[in-house]
Amino acid sequence: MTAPLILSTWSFGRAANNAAWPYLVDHSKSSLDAVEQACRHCEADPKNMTVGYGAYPDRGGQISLDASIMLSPAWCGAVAYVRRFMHPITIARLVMEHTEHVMLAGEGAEQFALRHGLEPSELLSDASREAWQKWIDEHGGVAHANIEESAVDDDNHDTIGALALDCTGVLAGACSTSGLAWKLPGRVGDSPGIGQGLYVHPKYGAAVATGTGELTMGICATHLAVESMRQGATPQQAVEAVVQCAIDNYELRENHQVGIIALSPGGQWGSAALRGGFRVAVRSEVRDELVEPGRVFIPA
Ligand code: SD4
Repeated sequence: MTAPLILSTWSFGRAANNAAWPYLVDHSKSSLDAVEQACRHCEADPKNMTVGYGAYPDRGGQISLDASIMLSPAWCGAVAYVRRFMHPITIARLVMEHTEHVMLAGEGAEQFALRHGLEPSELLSDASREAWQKWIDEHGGVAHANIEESAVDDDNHDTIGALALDCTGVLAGACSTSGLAWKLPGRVGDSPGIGQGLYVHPKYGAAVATGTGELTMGICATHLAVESMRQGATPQQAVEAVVQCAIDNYELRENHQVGIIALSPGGQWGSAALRGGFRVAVRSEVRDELVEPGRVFIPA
């Protein structure tokens, strides 16, 4: 028997962990159910403006969602650019369990969700529309906002990423996001990318990343973390190596952020962030708290 554990990204990860916890301790459920539930909780929360319903839209005023879920290299699923369904994580799980593919995107992913009985819904809330209008006004109107400048602003990125270990010792991971607020229409980040936003290997460990996807995609951040663990690094050493790799490979801007968590099959974990602000929500039989990452490379 393994001690069950769930780790989630950012402050809202605490509520996500609590929504997931019953699935980790119920012996008929699993770590896979738990990480899916953690994401579903955030996807349905209109106050969370970076995941699911009520998220910040792209600069064209439309929300598009990305998600992935993973148990092993042979068991993973992802969706990108979902615009009419509140729970992309569930579509990602359906892709994993009911197709021979790993990722479906856009219209095809939505048709697939419909065929599997999921209900389409409007993703824009009044608050998302108002936030978009404010951003457009501040950026000189829609025409100006369409130029291809950086889509990254302060406080516009937060993805729910969850890693869990259940009492049978099975590791699972999931992440779900609306991507970067005010992104260019069509932009997809790291979250649905297996090995970018999420990677799980049953023997070596799991990792999930959040922050500016453009800093984690080119270094295959979560695969790098798990590969380091395969080669003997502790989870903490592994996540630090990933953030250092991002620092070494990109010209950093002030609003760039990377947060990463890694979990070993034995329940040892580590976390790191490029800058302050990132938090890890931890839930186990003896803990339910929000903690600072093990290392912040550029403290505020
Ligand atoms: C993305 N990594 O689309 C996501 C956004 C995110 O914290 O994680 N924000 O780039």
